[in-house]
Amino acid sequence: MTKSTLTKTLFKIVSLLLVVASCIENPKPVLNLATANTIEIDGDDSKDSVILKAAHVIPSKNQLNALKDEFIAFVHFGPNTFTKLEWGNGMENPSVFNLENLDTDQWCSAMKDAGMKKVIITAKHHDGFVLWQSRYTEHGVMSSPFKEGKGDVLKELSVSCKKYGIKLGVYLSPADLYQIEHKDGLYGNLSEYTTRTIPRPVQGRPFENNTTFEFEVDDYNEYFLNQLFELLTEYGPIDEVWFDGAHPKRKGGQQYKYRDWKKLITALAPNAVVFGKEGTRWCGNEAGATRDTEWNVIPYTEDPRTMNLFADITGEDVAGVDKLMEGKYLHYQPAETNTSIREGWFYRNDDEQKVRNTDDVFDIYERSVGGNSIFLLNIPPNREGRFSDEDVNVLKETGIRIKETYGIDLLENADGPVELLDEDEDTFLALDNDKLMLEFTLPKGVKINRFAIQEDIKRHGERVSYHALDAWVDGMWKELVVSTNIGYKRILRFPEVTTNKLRLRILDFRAIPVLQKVTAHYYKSRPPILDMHRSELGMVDIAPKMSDFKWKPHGENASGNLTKGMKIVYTTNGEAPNESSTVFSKPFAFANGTVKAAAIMNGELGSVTELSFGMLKDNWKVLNTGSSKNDHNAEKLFDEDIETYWQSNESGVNNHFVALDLGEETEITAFKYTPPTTISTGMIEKGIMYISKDGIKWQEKETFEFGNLINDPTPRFFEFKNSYSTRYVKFKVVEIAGSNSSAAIAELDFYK
Ligand code: FUL
Repeated sequence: MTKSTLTKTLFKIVSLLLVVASCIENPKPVLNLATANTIEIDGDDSKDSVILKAAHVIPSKNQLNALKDEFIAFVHFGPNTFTKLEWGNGMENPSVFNLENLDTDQWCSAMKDAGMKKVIITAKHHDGFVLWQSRYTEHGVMSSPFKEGKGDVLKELSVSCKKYGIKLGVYLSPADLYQIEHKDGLYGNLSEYTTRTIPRPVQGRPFENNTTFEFEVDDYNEYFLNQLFELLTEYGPIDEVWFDGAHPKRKGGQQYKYRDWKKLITALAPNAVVFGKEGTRWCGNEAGATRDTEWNVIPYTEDPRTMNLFADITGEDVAGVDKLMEGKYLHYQPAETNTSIREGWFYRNDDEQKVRNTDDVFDIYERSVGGNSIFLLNIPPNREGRFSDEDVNVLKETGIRIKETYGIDLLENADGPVELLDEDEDTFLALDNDKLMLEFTLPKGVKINRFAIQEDIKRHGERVSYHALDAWVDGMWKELVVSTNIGYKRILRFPEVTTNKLRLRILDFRAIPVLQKVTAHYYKSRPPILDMHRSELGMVDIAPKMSDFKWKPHGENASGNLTKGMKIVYTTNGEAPNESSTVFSKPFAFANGTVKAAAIMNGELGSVTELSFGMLKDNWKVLNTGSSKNDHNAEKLFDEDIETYWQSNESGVNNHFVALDLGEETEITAFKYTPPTTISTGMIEKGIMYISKDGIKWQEKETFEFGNLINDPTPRFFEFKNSYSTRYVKFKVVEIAGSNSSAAIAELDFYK
């Protein structure tokens, strides 16, 4: 019998032997097939058997623990913190890392307040500068003024993590600009692959851990493995290793021998989940967006257990049934929703760099943790080595909201299936056909607007694909919300209802659904987050941010209900708005400054939204452009609409510039570049700004550079070295991100 006929026969036999578990004391998994972290699809598997296999793919122990951590922190720290760049170039002098104080206790205490369970720090970002005392490079803290070259950021963080009970993870960038640019750099140096012993001994710096490995690697892979060895043995325990797929630059066809890296990780940090490889995956954006349906059983055409290269998985539908059918392997791989609390990954400043408010962070928390993924929130420490006050407050408030909402289970005294109501993670309930509707009766009516459901993914994987929640209101069932998959956790959000009976209906599934836990909650709604927009004529409008009220599609005018009795207050003098600030009643004319606004509802002041507006653009004209694509003329870069954009043609080197007439001689001190968000190309990485009094003779004045625009297409602010008095300005594009050959600008603003 061939392997595949044997597998198929076994599959058919086992499929017939459906075991039903109903005994709570000794529940037995309800399996049609053996579960595994990766299951191969046979060439002649039918659609039904692929679906059944997908329902038996389960997380590994490390993946399950990563999911259970739920909310974790990212810390981007390094030379960029001091140079205020998003991406360094590897040629930074280590003296820029002029850290005088470092307070990793303060970081951990703020994380703890937020309810975060783990922190991942950029031990080495793309610039190659290392934050620990590595034996293998001089490009790092050892050559910086920080504690006269004796400082070790990682050591301090690892001590604080232990003190505060926070797990530690390391981000070690495979891209390494220092090793690319430096004359003796190891990256892409075309060295031979030979047998090397890891760690390479260094005189006077012995390791306590005596394990050694032999790998067939080149210089850069050896360097990388030596550094991994240091990180995993001298700062542990390490619970996550984060491999970023981004590369500002490559050289010499450098390959990464990931399977060797993995062997080292498995041996030295057995509890570490590996991000960016077969462990956990990128959610596909850096903005905190989540998919409505996030399945964690992912189709692969190659075996992820032996793969070396993992491409980014983006797009809306990555693991629906049609996608599964395209795969040869089904693999469990949870998504990490990674985004930053500040605009950009690194700290720049406290006045201009926007910070997400608590509403925003809490909203992402509910969508990501409650959408079958892990929430990885970046908090970049400032140049004082601390989290800034504003960030700390947001973390604290978020933690309070999580506790106030999810720390109280309104089903605590309810009647219903005990397996789902108890606290025992080893009890579960298989929903055979007659159990697809579950009722929960409470001793008395309560107000609720959140309901959380967990599948028993540990033993059974993800099975539910469609479900609904009803409440008993005025003597009948009222449907509150319908949703798709569940997986690790689904948080259902709906307008508040007072009820003493809830009903969960499972409407579609990949195999017999097996649930583990359900809870109900009440979230005290706050004044809404606001959104601001300025018209072409310079009139500023302020309104609740509609996109945050995702409930409308279910037939409820939740935003209408929620904003009843609300008023909006604002300031234009830089001060935070309060009850006595100007009340917004209609759009007002405004330029050159910052508007700060907040909603007030039931006497409570909501989060402050702020936006800085440049000078008015109503008199601007296009003087000329290198080129413009049809429908993307240069007028689009000053129409106050970020959905429209100027875009140059692909061909020709001198095609990528735009010259503007500002209407009158104006003093300018800074500009803001808003990249397009409706396309992912055209991001301007480097450029030159010229000025002119007559639009004919030009003087070169400023060169600018922006990093990480493709993954993070948010506006970039650039302050000039001097102020310039000019009527005409020209922007010449020098480099476009991602090797694209056409440049784009959604909006350009100048500041006086
Ligand atoms: C990206 C990097 O290029 C950014 O700088 C940042 O580290 C982010 C988390 O990943 O790909």
